[in-house]
Amino acid sequence: MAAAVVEKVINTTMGDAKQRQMEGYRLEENSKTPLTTYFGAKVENTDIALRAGSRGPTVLEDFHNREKISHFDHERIPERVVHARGAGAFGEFKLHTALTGITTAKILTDTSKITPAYVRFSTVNGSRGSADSVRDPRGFASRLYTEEGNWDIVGNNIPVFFIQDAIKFPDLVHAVKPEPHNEIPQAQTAHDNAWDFMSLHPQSTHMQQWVLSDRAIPRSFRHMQGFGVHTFRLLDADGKSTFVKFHWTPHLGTHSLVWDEALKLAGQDPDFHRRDLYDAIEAGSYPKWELGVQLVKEEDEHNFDFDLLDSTKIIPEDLVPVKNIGTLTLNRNPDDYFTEVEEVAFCTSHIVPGMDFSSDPLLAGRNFSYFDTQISRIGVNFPDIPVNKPVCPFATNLSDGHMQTQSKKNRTRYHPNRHDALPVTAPQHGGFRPYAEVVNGIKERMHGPKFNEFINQAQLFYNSMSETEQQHIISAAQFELSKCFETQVQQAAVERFNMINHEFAKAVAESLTSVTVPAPAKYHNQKSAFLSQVNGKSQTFTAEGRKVGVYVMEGFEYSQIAAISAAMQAVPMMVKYVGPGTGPVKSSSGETVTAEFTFENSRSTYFDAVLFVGSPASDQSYLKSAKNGRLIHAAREAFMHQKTVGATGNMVGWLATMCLPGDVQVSQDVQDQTGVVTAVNVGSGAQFAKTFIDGVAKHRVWERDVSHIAA
Ligand code: HDE
Repeated sequence: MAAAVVEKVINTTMGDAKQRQMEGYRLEENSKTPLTTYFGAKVENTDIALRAGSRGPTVLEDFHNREKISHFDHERIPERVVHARGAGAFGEFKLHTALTGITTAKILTDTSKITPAYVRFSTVNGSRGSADSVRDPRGFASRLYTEEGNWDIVGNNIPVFFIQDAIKFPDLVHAVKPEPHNEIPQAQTAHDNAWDFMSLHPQSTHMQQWVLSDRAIPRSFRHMQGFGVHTFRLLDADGKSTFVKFHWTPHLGTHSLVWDEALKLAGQDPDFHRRDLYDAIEAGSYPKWELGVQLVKEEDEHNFDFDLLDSTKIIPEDLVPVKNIGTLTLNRNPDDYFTEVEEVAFCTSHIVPGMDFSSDPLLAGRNFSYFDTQISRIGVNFPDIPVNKPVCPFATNLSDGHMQTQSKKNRTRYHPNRHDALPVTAPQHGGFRPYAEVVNGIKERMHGPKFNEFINQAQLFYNSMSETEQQHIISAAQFELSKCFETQVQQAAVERFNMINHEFAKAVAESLTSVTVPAPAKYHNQKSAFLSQVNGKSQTFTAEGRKVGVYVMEGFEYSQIAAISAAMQAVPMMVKYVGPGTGPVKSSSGETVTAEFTFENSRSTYFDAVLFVGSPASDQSYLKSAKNGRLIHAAREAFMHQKTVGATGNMVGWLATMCLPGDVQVSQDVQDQTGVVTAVNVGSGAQFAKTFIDGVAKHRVWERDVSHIAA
């Protein structure tokens, strides 16, 4: 075979194949490496430009100065037109349940392999420097570097989309992005254009519900589901097709922030989600997801009251269960954000033999769009960037182009050629074969008739929410529309809400003085058992991976926290000490703990739960120091955000009198007072630890009445 562009083959049975491949591209500079120009000349001085006399003009001949500034001038590439802000991580995927007989794709049939993986999580609307905690869908773009090529599932944390046809995407994005005249507001849909668009597009009704719900303010990337959204096809050896939807389900459960917390975090820690992912991986608390499939036989395609090709509809799990088939683990942070996150280039068109697309018109447009956008964002040779390279052998006749870095020795870059170089592969030997779909129809601008039903699943979603979640949707809608200034837009949105639920529409209308309440519409009362984050059937509640802020001051009593902290770490949870300053905080008996945060530089919003540790009872000065506004606010705020709040020793009295008067009784023993866990005497700590950890595992104390607490 003629010399071809064949990548060095790496053992694809190994999950770390991607990492080993990327080693070849890492520049290991260290403190001993001399600073040079880009062309290798050692540099004598990089602090003062060459000048004609110490007070004279700077001279042009200083190539180091010119190179330094010029390269800097060109450091940026265009940010993604959507999903500009994101964070990524590497990991591995292991199939545990083979889809034998359904697909020939090895990634879905061979349980012996560990496949390298990569995921980039993102917000959609905001620019690259915007905040993480905004109300927005989240991108969940996953890539499996399979032995048959890269497979990208470019999904979201919401299983449906605003529109049905890709031709509407530029309209949608122009509407939801900041308004064009003043570029306000950043990273959110709380403005006239966004709601105008949604009101004029009934197809967005279902997705609107998801975006108003807590799904759009996830607790972290680790607590999000991912959905492929579209229906794809799996193909068996005979080319027979089964429809499939892909789901990623987090082992830690699907959990969210509350809105007040999300708003505050946008300022207090704009990197909240990015930091959470990075810290969890660095701490060895690797997030995991199950890959699930919903399979629908070809002959059952029309058995539903919605169209499988319509991306504004889910297949309710009540109708078609999700079958989990493999586990994704993210276990390595990137070394270099730019080359490994900014330059990662996903394409929905990257699928592998044994699968194919359905005729979803949204997917068809995406299959064009992603490839196209990478060309303007990165360049036509974007697949050569290490994070984008497959780990399996690859060889193409594609040639040249901007920033081509490989010297290809293949002299016959065409097919066929006299050397029979780069031969094609028959499907029975692994060549990609598309589904032999029978297509016949009139060329027209039409969708199937079921595409015209927009309300059923929006109602299903709202009906399936717990009371708390419905209240959150109402509050979110009130907030969003209060930021719209045109009555026409508010009125149209309320009329749409009224098609979902009358009480919902009424509550929103009542918060907007110029809007009238429409007459009730027709409602079905159906629910899905799987959609609620509070009582959904496939939901998981665990304290694992949760972050607890433990507040201590000089002179705290070590025995009050030692066993409790050890029990939390054993879960494993992340125990973060908060003190008056960063660094060691000494206990009354001489032990120290290390405060990573201070009362001033952190907020309760950073943590899933807070715990206030007391001093020996005789130490009155400790309680004096606890009369600290930040400390008191942390307790009240965590309580208001319905988190587990704990106090031990003399801090129980402090909590009861200074922070939550009327909500907490002081008691010697362990008490759980609607998620406020206290004990003046923790004893061995075992019972306190269990009660506190169980509380954290519940995620939030929804039954707590917080109406009397100011944020
Ligand atoms: Fe995207 N989308 N999208 N999208 N999308 C992009 O591709 C597009 C859609 C999603 O982390 C862009 O590389 C069209 C649905 C994610 O790098 C662009 C349509 C879903 C990411 C693009 C959609 C997504 C993108 C911008 C309508 C969920 C981030 C930069 C047909 C299933 C990927 C880029 C990453 C990014 C186009 C709709 C998810 C412009 C035309 C539906 C997670 O190509």
